[in-house]
Amino acid sequence: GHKGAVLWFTGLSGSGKSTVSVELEKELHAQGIHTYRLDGDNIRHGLNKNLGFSPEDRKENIRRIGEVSKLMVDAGLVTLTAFISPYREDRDNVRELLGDGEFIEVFVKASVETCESRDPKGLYKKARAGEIKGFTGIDAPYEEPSNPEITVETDKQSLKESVQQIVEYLKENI
Ligand code: GGZ
Repeated sequence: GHKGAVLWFTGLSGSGKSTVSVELEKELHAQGIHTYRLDGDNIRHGLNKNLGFSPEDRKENIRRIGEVSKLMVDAGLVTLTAFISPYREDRDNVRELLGDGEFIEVFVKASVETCESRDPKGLYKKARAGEIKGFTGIDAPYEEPSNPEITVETDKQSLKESVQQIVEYLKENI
């Protein structure tokens, strides 16, 4: 049997965090693995609805998600989180919170150019027009992971390949 762990997806808006995590979750379910996915829909509209996108609020957003993830890992779930989590320090704090091997950082890598060309919600366009201030990758920073357990390159790999790569990692490590 497996024990709990968190797959911490990090990357730009439009990099594919949600897409990859949703598809991976299907695969894990098919293998009988119990999962829970945390994303903007169930966190930023609930627990964290008092938080915006200032550096301080992003920090607090990630801190709370880290604490919730810890509870879920304690409950034995493979937890998938899909947040930009732009600051290395904030991600490292979550890593510290969890036990050895329980924090699996998944860097969903795609260039700003690629993400901007996808622009599924038209947010890059708004950011370029100055209608959204402090948009990650445009006028707010994204600090790439220095030593992620997994990197998937969504502008080079297919969705299937990215999912398979993570599945293989999990087979060997949890
Ligand atoms: C970045 C923003 C912003 C700003 C709203 N910067 O593509 P999306 O829409 O669905 O993903 C983005 C999401 C980011 O929320 P997170 O909780 O993942 O961010 S963080 O980890 O930095 O706290 C985007 C939308 O919210 N969004 N304003 N200014 N993304």
